[in-house]
Amino acid sequence: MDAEAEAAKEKEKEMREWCVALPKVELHAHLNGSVRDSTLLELAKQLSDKGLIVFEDVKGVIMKNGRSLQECFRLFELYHILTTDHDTVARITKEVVEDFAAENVVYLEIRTTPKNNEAKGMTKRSYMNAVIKGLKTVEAVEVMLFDSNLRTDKTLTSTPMSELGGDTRKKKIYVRLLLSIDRRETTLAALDTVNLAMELKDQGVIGIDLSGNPVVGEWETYLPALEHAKELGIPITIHCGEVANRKEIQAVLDFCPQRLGHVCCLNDDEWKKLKSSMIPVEICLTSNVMTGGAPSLELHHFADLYNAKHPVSLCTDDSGLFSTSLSNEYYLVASTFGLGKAELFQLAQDAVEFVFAGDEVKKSLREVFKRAEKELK
Ligand code: 6MZ
Repeated sequence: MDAEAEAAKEKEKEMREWCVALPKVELHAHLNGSVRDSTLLELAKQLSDKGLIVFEDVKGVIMKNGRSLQECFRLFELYHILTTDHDTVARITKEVVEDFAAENVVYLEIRTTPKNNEAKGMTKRSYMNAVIKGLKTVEAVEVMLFDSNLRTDKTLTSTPMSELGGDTRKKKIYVRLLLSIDRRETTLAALDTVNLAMELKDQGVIGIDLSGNPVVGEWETYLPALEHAKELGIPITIHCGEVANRKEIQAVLDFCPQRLGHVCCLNDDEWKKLKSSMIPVEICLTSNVMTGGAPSLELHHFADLYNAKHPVSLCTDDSGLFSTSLSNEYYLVASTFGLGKAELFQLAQDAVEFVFAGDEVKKSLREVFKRAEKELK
């Protein structure tokens, strides 16, 4: 390797490490899309030993790189076969939190679709109990799940960044849950999910998401549940424009949720409307490029929104499925769009203002960034 290539490699390594050290806020992470490959393979092996699947076939699918949007949704069906029992749901939740905390995510909103599964004796409620149980079993880091944590928590704000980034036992992470309505669901099932969110609001559940295969279902089916959530004062985020469904994109923008995910396939009028709305956008670079929502990293709409000073927050979407991490998404923004450390820091810090958690959490997070600024900017 010549000296120039060597220097470039060193620079990349230094920048990647900096992106890991940066405190980060993750607002768009689907639980089942964020499962480690190693865990999926282990689960697949167990099912294969029971003769329920053919391990080699499943391994090929899990380890494949590059997937179309429709392949992703077929893969989720496989993931759900592997993960949908109470113990496994608790396990993957624990691991996902540990993985985000390990790369200095200080606030994490995990979204997941509560599932009924009669064969496993699972109801939406028992599924969520398993998720919450998983959060409570995290040992590697301290999980701040309830607002009651706040009264006693002086640690997150008083721990120096060097320690937040170093000894994992000292790490703290705020975790909140969003309940996803799957586009395959009926109006009644979607209403059940909203009511469950309300029931679990003291257990870390703070919002509603609409997601699922964007070519399936009709906006009118979910609207009553979303309206209900709005009436109850539950914050809402909606997957918008993963495909060019003009009617639905208009309806979503008119609905005015607290946040939007993706916003890939908007036309000029919709862009104007989005920008004047100032609704924060959860940007998922790798996901959008892999599934074809954006033609390339260079041509991703992040640049347009960022230059227009539209509120945006970098997110992973499905870190397991797309083999990415939040630190990697920050690195991609630096390497693709030329943002420097000060700009990346600002981007990470700005995301604090878009969290669904209340003012006390925001206040703590602002402190975390204030402390980190001295070391990282
Ligand atoms: C839309 C997505 C998604 O809920 O089982 N999901 N929905 N667009 C995407 N972009 C690629 N990625 C994930 O996590 C998996 C579920 O999240 C939604 C899908 O409904 C998927 O089944 P949970 O934890």
